[in-house]
Amino acid sequence: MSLSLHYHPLSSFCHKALIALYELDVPFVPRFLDLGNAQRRADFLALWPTGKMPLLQDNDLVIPETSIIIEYLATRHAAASQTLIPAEAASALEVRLMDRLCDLYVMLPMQAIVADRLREEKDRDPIATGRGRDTLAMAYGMLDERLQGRAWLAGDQFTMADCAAAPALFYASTLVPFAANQQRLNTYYKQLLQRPSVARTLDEARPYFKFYPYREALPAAYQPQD
Ligand SMILES: N[C@@H](CCC(=O)N[C@@H](CS)C(=O)NCC(=O)O)C(=O)O
Repeated sequence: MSLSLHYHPLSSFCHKALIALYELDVPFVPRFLDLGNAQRRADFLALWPTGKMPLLQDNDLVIPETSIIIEYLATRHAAASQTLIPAEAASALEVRLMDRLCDLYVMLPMQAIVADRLREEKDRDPIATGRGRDTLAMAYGMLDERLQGRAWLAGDQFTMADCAAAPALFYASTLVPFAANQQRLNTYYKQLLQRPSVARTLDEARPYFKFYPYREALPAAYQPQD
């Protein structure tokens, strides 16, 4: 098989790529990435110097960055009937915009807050995490607005924007809950969790949720049992 994905089952950006692979029904070889292993980290950095996962490999071709990975999969490996990026230009632009908003204003502040919690108490930065929480609250309001009249985040179809939104909202909502009056966002999130590609990705992550520092705030169905 030509395609493989370097990934970790707990990583939110890896979830984004996995959801796309499952949506498009593209076969791939999963390559578990343990960056705590010095040799594996060195090998991975030689492949892609940022050290960021996931990383897609198509034979000798290295494809980094989740949005690029999804565009690559959608254009090179998906059946013509399945796409996560609409052909029509204005619709495609909206998908890319919502994808960017989810990555930059939900995924990144969420990552920074989680990373802060993993530090020793003396090294934590409450001002930075407070700003991150404010950014999450701002982004929720923006997403709730954009969802008006839409079945999915960028329109009527499930797209790359939803691949980005699912893991971003899954972890971010453990840090800052959605407001009760953000009805569109609350409904959309429930719908995301029921999407088979999202449910499968989260199901595969189950054995690792016990390592998530805010595990007590995960949805009841994903609370670690041990
Ligand atoms: N912009 C990148 C972000 C990827 C990213 O931040 N991945 C995290 C895991 S969720 C990572 O590799 N962290 C390991 C590290 O920074 O050492 C993308 O879209 O692929």
